[in-house]
Amino acid sequence: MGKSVAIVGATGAVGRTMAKVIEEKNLNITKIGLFASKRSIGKKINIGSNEIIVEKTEIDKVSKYDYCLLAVDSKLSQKLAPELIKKGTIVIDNSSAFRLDHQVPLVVPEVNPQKAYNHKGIISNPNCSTIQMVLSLYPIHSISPIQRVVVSTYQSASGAGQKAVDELKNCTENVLNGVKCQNEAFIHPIAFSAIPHIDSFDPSGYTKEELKMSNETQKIMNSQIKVSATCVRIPTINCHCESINIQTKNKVTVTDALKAYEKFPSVKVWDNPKENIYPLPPNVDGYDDVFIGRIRQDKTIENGLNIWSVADNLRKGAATNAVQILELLI
Ligand code: 11C
Repeated sequence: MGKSVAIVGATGAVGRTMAKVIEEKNLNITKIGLFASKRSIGKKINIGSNEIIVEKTEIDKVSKYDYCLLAVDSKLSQKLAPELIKKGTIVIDNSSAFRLDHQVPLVVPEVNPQKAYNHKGIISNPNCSTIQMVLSLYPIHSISPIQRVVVSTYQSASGAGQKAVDELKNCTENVLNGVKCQNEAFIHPIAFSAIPHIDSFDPSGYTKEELKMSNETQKIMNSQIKVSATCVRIPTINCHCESINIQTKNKVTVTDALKAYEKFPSVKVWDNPKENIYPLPPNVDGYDDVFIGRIRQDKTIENGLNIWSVADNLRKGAATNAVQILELLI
């Protein structure tokens, strides 16, 4: 029998992408409900040939659905998820609220799909930068266990939501016109800048985004892999980039790495320096795969590789991964 699915936060950047991904995949879903805050009530979103009217998020309405994709902030997830679970709706939560809870599976379907079946009513969808990095690492880890990773991210505005994308566009226009740029979505004006500050600072000096990349990676890969991350916001609209330095237990050559990636369906290699070919945000926008380029040996350590990874953070980094989890359950 077909299942019913609610998307809460349906008018945001991730929620809209979830609706699009559901439309593209031919899942056994008979009913889709779209929910958002009061100010979005009555908005219309097309899914296939159906025009769906956005309703106000109310537990009694959302809990009538078999599954709920939550695309809201952590605070709201913390409130809504337990109430929905109590009423029997299975929740796939995109926020960071429950990701490190031992009772809650944190799933990247290509890496640890079996965890999805062992849920207690809720499954967490990892952070976008983490999903992308885990998929970039996992094929290498399968050849030789990864010991340590040093990663620097170049994260697009859409990771911070639709308002942040609008702010990037307005701010760029203002700066070009010599007008002072107002910033709300970002801590500093984003146009023509690079801001090494995503999410809030932890007392350790790392940002929470950086700690997510470490803690979530360990949980998903079930490994004590050490991750040292620096997360930076740059003025691109969509797709996150990551420069990843990987230290493995045994030597992994570039040829070994290429073979490992070749066998892994969700990772594509675009790597031809002679032709200036490597993944770039505009070329990866709209794709579900993670793209890898600039694969080279790290000459400064014995067993090291450097790679460049680009992925659509709204799709594989959020919506596609969540819908793939749904697909596993359905
Ligand atoms: C960003 N990665 O680009 C963040 C957004 O924990 O799900 C996702 C935050 C999260 O701002």
